[in-house]
Amino acid sequence: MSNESVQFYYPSDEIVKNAAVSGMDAYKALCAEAEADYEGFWAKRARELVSWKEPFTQVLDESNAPFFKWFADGKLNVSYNCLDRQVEAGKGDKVAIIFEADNGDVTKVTYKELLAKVCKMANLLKAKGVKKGDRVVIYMPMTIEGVVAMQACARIGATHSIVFGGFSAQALRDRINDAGAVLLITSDGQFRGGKALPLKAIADEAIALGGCDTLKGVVVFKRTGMDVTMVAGRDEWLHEGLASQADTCEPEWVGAEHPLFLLYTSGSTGKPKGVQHSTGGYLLHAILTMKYTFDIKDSDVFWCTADIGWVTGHTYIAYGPLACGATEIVFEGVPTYPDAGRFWKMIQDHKATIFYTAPTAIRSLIKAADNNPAVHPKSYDLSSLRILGSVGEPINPAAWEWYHANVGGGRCPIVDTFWQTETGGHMITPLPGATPLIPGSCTLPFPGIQFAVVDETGAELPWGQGGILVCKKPWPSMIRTIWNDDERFIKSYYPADFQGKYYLAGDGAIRDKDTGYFTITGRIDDVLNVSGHRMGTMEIESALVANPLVAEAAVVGRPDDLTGEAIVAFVVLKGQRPTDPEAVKKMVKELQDWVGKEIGPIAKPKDIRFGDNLPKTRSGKIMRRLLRGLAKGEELTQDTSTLENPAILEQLKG
Ligand code: 6R9
Repeated sequence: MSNESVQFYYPSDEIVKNAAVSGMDAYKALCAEAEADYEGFWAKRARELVSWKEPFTQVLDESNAPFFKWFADGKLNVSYNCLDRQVEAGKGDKVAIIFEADNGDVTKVTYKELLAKVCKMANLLKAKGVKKGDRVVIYMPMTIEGVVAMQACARIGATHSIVFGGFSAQALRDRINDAGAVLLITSDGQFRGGKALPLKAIADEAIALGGCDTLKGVVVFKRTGMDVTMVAGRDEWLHEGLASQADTCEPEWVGAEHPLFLLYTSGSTGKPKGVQHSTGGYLLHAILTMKYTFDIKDSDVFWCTADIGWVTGHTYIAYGPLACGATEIVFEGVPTYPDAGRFWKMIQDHKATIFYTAPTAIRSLIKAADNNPAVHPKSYDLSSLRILGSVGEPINPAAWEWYHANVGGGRCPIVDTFWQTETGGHMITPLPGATPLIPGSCTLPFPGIQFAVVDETGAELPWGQGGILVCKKPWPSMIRTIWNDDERFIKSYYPADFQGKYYLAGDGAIRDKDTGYFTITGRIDDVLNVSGHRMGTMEIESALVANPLVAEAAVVGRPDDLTGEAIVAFVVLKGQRPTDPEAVKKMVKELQDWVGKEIGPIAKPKDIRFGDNLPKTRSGKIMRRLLRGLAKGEELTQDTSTLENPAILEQLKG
């Protein structure tokens, strides 16, 4: 292996010496252990790291592949693992959560206090008639109560489904309906960037849209104090409901395969899919990745900036850190309020040691720091930091270098963690005390995880050749199915092209020809990644054509310096195509707001162009590749001879 041309970043001796996985030989030994006895590798860690009420005797059950089961006859409770066992281990007075509100107010809760809160909420859920296996939708801001609501569901064996607080009434309705939820937990509103934004009003709108027939009640957390309408017999204030509840609650012991949560995510068709996760396997990977990837120690102050509405906020806020008995920061606000130094100030104030954020946030903060030295990380004391992380999209080498030098002071390894809603936890990632780093590469698979780059037939490609990213073996924290849609699960992740052998991640990848390091080259399906948020092009198209003015729409992505990808929509109106610049502007705004209302502000197309038609082949297929070129402003060199109406390309140039 000749690595002379590669510029590696090596961890310091200090980091290596104390790391859970110390040095590359230790990493290789773990991989070899998993290679030699795959089930034994996971079983050993499941026994060591998870507390079981009833131990498992089966490890991996492949009898109904690809519906794999892990540790199926074991019984446990996630909330017990996160809370009770910390208290039992003498950590009751340790701070579990440092909550910083949008306005800067700080609240700390200890493990003992958090356990009491969760028990009270769990008792309230039971009083509301929620039973084991019932679904509860949570539509809440980043607050301690949001985490408590998740843990309370886990405690009584209810399956939660979080809907991101930025999603619209329509999106919320669809998710309540698909999940068949019996209860909705929401709040009056949320604080973001100094503003109070409504949530309860949107929830009311969602229910008024109809189709939430399974829903029996709504519990409302008072966060902003803004005016809300409470529907008698349906709605109840959380603080009132909690007042009479006891602060102890026996955990419901569930089987390892019991669905801990559903989380809806975008796929390549219009309808979001409810990714179903397990209890035992999921928890194991949450803990194991906290230990190996983040090297979590008792003395750490861990901060993951994600929202609980995304999978990152599930595994690395609600569950992983607590299951490790760590102290973590939960942040309500946004990185740019009151100014773009907020993250750095919070790291300084709370002496955060591990910081995990998204490339899109880093890129926007680089821009802000360039314009204003006061919000540059160098203006803050960030010496507490020891490990940095990145997640959600590829991090470009320039942003990586800046993050490394300015936030990490050149001494903190960056773990660029590749994973997905479906994978439950990290899949390809450096380990901080082991892996030499290359900016822009997520490096090597997590120990026990076996990824490959293959061609369309499933044949493995040599290093240096780009192809399709697949996982060769089932792993404990993998998606179990798509809620109510086993067939879609098989089609999406275990397609016949690979004889059902491989899990299809939906991303392209290439392995470096010298090091074998993985670089993710982006989605190979019709899914966009905008600021780390997954958006299906079909989903946005459906929203656009739902507008009475729109006849047809096609949505593609275009590279964007700040958001990674930007959404570009090509629209055919039912009426006259606007040509006057003012009329175009007005129509663009109208459609942007429409999509914002249908899905949520994150789905608003950045650019909308109007044509008399869309470029189609003679058989009527929209030529998306051509649209992608147009979106980027490329000169069209592609063959357009199959195009039905070449004249419309001029209109769509933008
Ligand atoms: C955790 C999360 C998953 C998609 C995934 C890929 C992209 C995530 C990445 C990354 C390159 C990384 N992605 N992490 N691409 N490098 N470190 O983001 O889950 O919201 O389901 O998105 O995000 O395209 O397929 P999710």
